[in-house]
Amino acid sequence: MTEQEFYDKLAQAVIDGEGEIAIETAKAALAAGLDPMACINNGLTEGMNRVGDLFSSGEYYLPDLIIGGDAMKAAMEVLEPALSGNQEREVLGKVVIGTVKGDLHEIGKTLVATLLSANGFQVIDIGIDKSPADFLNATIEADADIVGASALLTTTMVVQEQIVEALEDAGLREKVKVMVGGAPVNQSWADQIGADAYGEDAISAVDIAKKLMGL
Ligand code: B1M
Repeated sequence: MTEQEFYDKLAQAVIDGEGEIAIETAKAALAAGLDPMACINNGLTEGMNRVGDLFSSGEYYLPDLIIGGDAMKAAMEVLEPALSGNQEREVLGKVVIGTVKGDLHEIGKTLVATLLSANGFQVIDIGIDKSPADFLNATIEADADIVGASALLTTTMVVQEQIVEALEDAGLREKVKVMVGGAPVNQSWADQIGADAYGEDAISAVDIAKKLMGL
């Protein structure tokens, strides 16, 4: 199979919600020496975006979103350990990351967490559907340097603003940097809510986190 055929097969497995095929293709791609990040970006994410488009146009329904998401997650479990393989030993900073309250989308957040961890950050992933208080408590407990909040819905983006406010109210805003991300989020939203940074994707999130640490 060519590189492109691997990507296409991964994308199609997500579009069809075929978890087993996604897993087998991911394993075969790694065995063939493909870059795991390229498999995620050019294969799985392409497929996921297509699922989103089909959902928007009414051709796919909620169960299709669910099985597409599950197929991507299953293949990610194969690919993510390969991403973490080149882990640096020095801890660059501590990051508390989660998906905001009311939002159950976890794949992008987990990918950002994995790449941060693979690039030398200590990552405390608090999961999905987390309130500003959950973010705040985890930040205090971990003595974190950065808080990362993911939101995939236009209706849940507002919780990112509430997280900035919760840090302000706790007197931690000067000490802790805030990075926001997720499909509906952009730089102007980050500016509007007083976040320190916007991460467009998992790779840029790593560069931004390093900049936030002054590296
Ligand atoms: Co939902 N969903 N979903 N969904 N879903 C979207 C987001 C949507 C755009 C689909 C669409 O209509 N085209 C739409 C949102 C519309 C809007 O608000 N603008 C939508 C909707 C409407 C819904 C429901 C309301 C559907 C319903 O019930 N009627 C419902 C809401 C549930 C809830 O959260 N309360 C819902 C449910 C679901 C599932 C649970 C079924 C499933 C998630 C499964 C899971 O995560 N385990 C799901 C899925 C799979 C999607 C799509 C198809 C794919 C999301 C994904 O995983 N992408 C999505 C459409 C799309 O995005 N094309 C859609 C792959 C992932 C790698 O990308 O998450 O964008 P992404 O993350 C990227 C960047 O955004 C960035 O880096 C990541 C890696 O590059 N990033 C960060 C993300 N977080 C970051 C944080 C950072 C920095 C960068 O710093 C902290």
